[in-house]
Amino acid sequence: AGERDLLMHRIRKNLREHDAVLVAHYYTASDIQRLADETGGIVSDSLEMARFGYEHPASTVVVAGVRFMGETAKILSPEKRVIMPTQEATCSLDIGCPADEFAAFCDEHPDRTVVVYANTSAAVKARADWVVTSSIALDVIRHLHAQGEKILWAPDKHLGDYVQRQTGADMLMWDGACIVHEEFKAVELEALRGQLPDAKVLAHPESPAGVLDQADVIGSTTQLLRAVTELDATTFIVATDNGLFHKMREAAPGKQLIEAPTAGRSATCNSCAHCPWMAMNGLRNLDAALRTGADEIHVDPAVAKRAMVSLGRMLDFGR
Ligand code: CIZ
Ligand code: SF4
Repeated sequence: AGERDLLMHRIRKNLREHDAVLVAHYYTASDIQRLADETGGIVSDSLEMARFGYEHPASTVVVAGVRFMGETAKILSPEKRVIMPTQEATCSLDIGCPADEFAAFCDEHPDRTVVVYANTSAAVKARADWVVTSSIALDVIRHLHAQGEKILWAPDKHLGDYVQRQTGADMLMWDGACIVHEEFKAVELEALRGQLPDAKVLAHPESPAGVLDQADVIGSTTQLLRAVTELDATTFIVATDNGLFHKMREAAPGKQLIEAPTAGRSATCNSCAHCPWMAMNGLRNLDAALRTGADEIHVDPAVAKRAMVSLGRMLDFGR
């Protein structure tokens, strides 16, 4: 506790002294979320993180999350300094969608409107017509489908499948997945529901279809957080990263939260419902980033300019 208190104290002080604001994702460690809340930053999903960093007057934005979130913050606020606890924190969706292969895929299908998930590199966003997050994916695709547009979707195939089934849009799919949400298992979930007949199931749409089919609410992190307070139930089975439990407990202290079953329990992974890249964000590297200014995010200005077009469409649409 001694080191923890020291680090938390120094981080608060350095945020103030360096004119910096901390924006943290729901999946980061509870202490990081506490710091963001206490110091006037925000804990949120990737869309709100980017908006908040852009609108906040601080000249430095500290992004606790994964790399694409730091890049998005930088694209929106090129004049600000954007730093991260570690740039090694990436995402299986980003890794699984290299910009050159993706551009070739798009070139093969020039008749399609290119829609990419926020969990992609700046270069992939630069090749896209639209960026979406899980909170507005359905609305954007519905809008494009109503205009008769055919879609090229990347990179999350589970979210893409879900959106396709809901909207009936013509969607050509890239083959990517989130290594955390892909582990949720339908058969085991069914058995757990048998033991907890009153529990409501909340699922993030990066989960496989067999899990989504059993969900009472399917939504983005922010939407699932809202459901815990709004739904008239005391027990919830939650299929998303367990980092979100921190905010869920804060919002609904009396309610019981249970992790949806995953297959990957092993000696090193007791509960696999936690992103290994989000887990790379800690107090030590957050403190070091603030003190040294290392791990600053840079995005090629030409790439950023093109990415801002597809990102801007999302931000305007969400208003
Ligand atoms: O799974 C993720 O990385 C999510 C939910 C990102 C986001 O949009 O906040
Ligand atoms: Fe990527 Fe999944 Fe981790 Fe989110 S939880 S950053 S989608 S690997």
